Amino acid sequence: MRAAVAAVDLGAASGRVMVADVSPDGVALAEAHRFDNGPVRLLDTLHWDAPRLYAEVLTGLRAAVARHPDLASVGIDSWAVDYGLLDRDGALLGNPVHYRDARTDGVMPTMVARLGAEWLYGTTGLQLLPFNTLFQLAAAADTPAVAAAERMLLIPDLLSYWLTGVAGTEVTNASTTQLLDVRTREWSAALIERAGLPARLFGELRRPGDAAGVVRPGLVDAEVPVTAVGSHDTASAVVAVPAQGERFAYISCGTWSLVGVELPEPVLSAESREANFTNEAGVDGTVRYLRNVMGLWVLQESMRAWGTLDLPELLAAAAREPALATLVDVDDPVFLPPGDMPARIAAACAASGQPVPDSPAAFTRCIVDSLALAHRRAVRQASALSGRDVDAVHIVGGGARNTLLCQLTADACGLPVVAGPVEATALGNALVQARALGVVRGGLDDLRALLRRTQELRSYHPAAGVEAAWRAAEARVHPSR
Ligand code: LFR
Repeated sequence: MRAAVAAVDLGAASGRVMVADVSPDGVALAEAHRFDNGPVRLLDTLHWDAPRLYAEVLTGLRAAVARHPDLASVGIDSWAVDYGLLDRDGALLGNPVHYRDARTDGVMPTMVARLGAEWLYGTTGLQLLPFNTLFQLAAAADTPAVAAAERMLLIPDLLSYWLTGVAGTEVTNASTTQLLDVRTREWSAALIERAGLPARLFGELRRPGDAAGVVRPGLVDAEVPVTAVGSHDTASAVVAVPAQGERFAYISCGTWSLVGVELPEPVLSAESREANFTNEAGVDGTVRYLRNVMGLWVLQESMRAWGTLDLPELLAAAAREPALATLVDVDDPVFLPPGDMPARIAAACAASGQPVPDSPAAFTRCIVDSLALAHRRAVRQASALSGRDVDAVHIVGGGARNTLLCQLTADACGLPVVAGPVEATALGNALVQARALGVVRGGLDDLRALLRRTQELRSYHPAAGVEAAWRAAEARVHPSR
């Protein structure tokens, strides 16, 4: 048995519609459509262009159906936390706001003080990020849009609603809102009430694999069902980590680096809260115990400032720069918003008494070294806080192509790194659909075994004798540890 399914995967920088040909023997991916994504500033607010994203998704689905008239299903994933509000007629109340918009400035501390940090972590298990949906909705609570809203839909659910006319909320992405109860995986009515948010916004939840409607007639030349997948891109990416057994850490590496381990139960200790680790919902009831590391965003945004587009050339030049010469804490919130990134890095270097990088290559080396160092820290903390031993680090997503980052991550962690698949998110999305169709069977172990048989992976081994240098580097950036 085999089937072709479409995986729609929207990232902060680009989106793609992939067709996966899945059988019990393996999975082959082909790109049907790829397009740029990015914020649009309207007056003072940073938005996503949701109608354009929908149009691009349709273009991709039409291309997919043209090649596979028997397309068996489509699944959608995207970045987390952002949402559209629908009024009582189902109309969109304004374009969704981008999580890097400044409207949440200062909201998180006020809200956390009101709710209590311990109670909030004990209820949701989530790391504090200023853009969590809880804080975005709190920032918007007094707007006419919220007053008129009947339903909040996260980005993949919004696109799915436009395709099918059926509204639903997929649970892995709902877990990133900081409004879900970490134990029951249902909306936390107590939290929603204490946060002063309207309970009507939070509708019925779906699980990955659930049917989510059928693409409306006339949109594409076939009757294609929509299947709920791990609609949080990171949840789909973790499905496609080609690990064997459980002693692994993963880094889903793209705009963000999501660094952690997979667990059967959440970790809700005070130490975990203080280290700002999150317990997001994974596919098949797993827990994605991880922390957000600022990721390749820092490099992408620097390249935007330089007007440089040739990443391979820049990384080759960075590889020739001296190692660990300048380091920054990439997780400093100062690097979160869009804007002049090299200037912020230069300011951080100057403030810490380090030489300021003097070329794009030197800046890039600083960023990649600093990112590898942040990977080391998060991998070690995830392992220590969860008690899960880690023998290997899997890097999936676009960052798996970055050979310099993969090697430096192996060196920094003192562990072998397995890099790939690059298209982990689309693969995880497709496999969950294929399983719902009965084309493949089993648990995450079986899906991963299928990927190990068919995907190209590359191994990196830590260089000998570098631990002392990385330990010293960590002490420079985080002197208290
Ligand atoms: C990665 C990701 C992260 C989430 C961030 C913002 O693409 O989904 O998991 O924290 O984007 O939504």
